[in-house]
Amino acid sequence: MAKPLNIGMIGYGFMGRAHSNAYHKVNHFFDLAYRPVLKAACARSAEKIKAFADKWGYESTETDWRKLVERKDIDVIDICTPNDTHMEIALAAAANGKMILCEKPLARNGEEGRKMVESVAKAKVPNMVWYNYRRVPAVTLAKKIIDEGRLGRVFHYRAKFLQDWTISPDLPQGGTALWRLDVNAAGSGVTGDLLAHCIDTAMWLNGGIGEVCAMTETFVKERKHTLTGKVEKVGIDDACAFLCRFENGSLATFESTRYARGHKALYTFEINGEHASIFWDLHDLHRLQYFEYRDPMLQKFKEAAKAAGVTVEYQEAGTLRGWRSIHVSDGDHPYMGHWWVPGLQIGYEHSFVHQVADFIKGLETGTPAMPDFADAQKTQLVCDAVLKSAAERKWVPVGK
Ligand code: SOE
Repeated sequence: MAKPLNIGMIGYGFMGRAHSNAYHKVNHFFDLAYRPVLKAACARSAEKIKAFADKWGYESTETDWRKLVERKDIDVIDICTPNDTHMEIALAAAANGKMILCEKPLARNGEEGRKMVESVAKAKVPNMVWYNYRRVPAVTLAKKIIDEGRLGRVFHYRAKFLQDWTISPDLPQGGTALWRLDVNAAGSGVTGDLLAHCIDTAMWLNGGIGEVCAMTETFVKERKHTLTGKVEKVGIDDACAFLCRFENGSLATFESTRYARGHKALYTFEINGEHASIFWDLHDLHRLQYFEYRDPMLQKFKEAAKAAGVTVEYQEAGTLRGWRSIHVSDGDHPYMGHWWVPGLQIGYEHSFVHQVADFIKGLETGTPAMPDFADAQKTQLVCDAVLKSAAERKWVPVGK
């Protein structure tokens, strides 16, 4: 029988729902030593958090997160609030010995992130950041392919995350969901919100980033602030593009915007290696596009045949070479053995279920699930370098 793992959720927005859904589902599909129990949900509005708690089955509610992090019956604090609150909550949760699951980005900047990393290290509490796209099975398969060395030397990494929901100048800044447009709450615009995902995946797949050269733009310079009612300067980056060099010598381009009319969440990445290339697209998330120039199995077969002095007939792909579109839905694909029968695909919400499962497995085995705070801090430092480079119009090394 799985032991209870009492969750204290702070926030009730999009991510509060995504995580709560994952807590509900995880033990139905994964055999785990712990079972998340939705113990308490917390937000400032008593009415709203009560409605959320009723809908998602939380046993109790709080309106002050300070009370929640002190509660003896809570094991894990899940931070699903705007970025400006991550640090304060995490520091208090760590001081109270709680495990912490924090929504991405870790913080508004590297300085806040550093304090968060120190606090969990000092308190020795398990911690993780919700960079969920690592756990889309096709993306996890890309990681496996790369770790097997199938790409050979990597030359290029290319990522973009395009949206179009802030084009209207009438959209206010601040308040529910729109805190993403308020620099004080968010820390940055698309850099921390969207490129952070691209950077996390990229460094997981292709290693560290050495230096960056970026440009940003704020297309709508003033917006009404929901909280003050006044028209105020917009401090976030609406769009950001940057070049970078990875530590393995590969060159990369990253682009993100909320002004790409027609695109809602077009997150794509492509990696070009000496022997193979990989392409993935969030809008077609269960597929991985793969091109292999040299088939390593065929290579091994040829070598073995030659060593044995055997003459065999085989055919190279020749003119039939081309990109494969792998439908990542078979039982031996990452995570897929836990779901339905081969060929039936899963979606966005499952990446969060996988992340909870991996976090719990980490508790069981003692090998923590990644990204933990320290790992997510690397993304924070790249974001800092990107924003510095854009402000100073020059190449900037990524801080350590
Ligand atoms: C912004 O629109 C957003 O919801 C991000 O905050 C998420 O992290 C991203 O996955 C989808 O887009």
